[in-house]
Amino acid sequence: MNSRRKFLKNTAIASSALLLNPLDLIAKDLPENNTKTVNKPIVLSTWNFGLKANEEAWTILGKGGRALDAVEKGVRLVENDPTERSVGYGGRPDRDGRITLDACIMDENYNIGSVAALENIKNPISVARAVMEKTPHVMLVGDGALQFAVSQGFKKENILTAESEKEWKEWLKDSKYQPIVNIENHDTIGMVALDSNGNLSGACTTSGMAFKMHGRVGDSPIIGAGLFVDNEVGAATATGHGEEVIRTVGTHLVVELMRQGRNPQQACKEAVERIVRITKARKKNLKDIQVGFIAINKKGEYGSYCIQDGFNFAVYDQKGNRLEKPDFVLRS
Ligand code: SD4
Repeated sequence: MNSRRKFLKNTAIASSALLLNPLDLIAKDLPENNTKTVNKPIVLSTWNFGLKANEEAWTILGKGGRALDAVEKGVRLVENDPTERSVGYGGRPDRDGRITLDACIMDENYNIGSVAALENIKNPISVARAVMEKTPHVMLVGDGALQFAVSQGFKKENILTAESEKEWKEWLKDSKYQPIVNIENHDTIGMVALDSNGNLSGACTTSGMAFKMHGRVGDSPIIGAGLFVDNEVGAATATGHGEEVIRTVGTHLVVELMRQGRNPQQACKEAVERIVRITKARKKNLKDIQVGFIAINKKGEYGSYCIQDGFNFAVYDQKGNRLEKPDFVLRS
């Protein structure tokens, strides 16, 4: 080929490359691009109560339904249960005896919705979804969130049960804020799912740390901290001490690590190790802290890792619904 023809050919290749959508180029670099062996649908959620939440989510996923609907329905079951004392109705109050709820939701199109410090509503996750779908905003807090919820037909009701009130009155005797690691093996419910169309979504909901300061907001309603979904890559959610998860923008970190090629297990481990390093550098006692991540990628692979023993999660896929225990850092 003479040099002029070579030049014209190269120019044509270069200009056709310029016409490509930049997202196509990024997608080619992703480790999950091979979709032949995708394990779907799959749903993953935190703690023991994840088992029943997964069952509920599977009523949608198993029929080919949308991951977004599945995660909302799954975590609602736990919000509605007054015997689950760390989420929704019957959750533990703050130090003033008020239950303030945090929740967020994210779909396959980067749509997000969130509520923080919401009182007197049983299902903050559905209010978060309404924020996502019916407002120009992504987060509403406190009174504003409550006003919006009521305007959308959510019932304003007392969600402090006799048990939670009794426990709070007991706590008032010493009034010491000492978060307990792995409390009762169920805390925040975080759920991530991949549906049969290959789309990811996630939801996260909690009453937060028991006896927190009034107005304290944790990681659970914060996109990128308690929950993050990127439909090109994967999804992750967190439980444990929210302050530490926010400090590292934990679930965004997990998803970005997956984007760089880590599988979900490696990504969760590396994010937990980052928290460990930072905690040590800040001269804080690691034993007082628990953080657990769970994650899935576009292939339907999943993984989890936590700081200390005691955290577990539930996974439901074609092999059925089961509880698994992740590996952890603190060995002594
Ligand atoms: C929070 N991450 O409010 C939540 C609570 C939780 O184990 O998961 N505790 O910080």
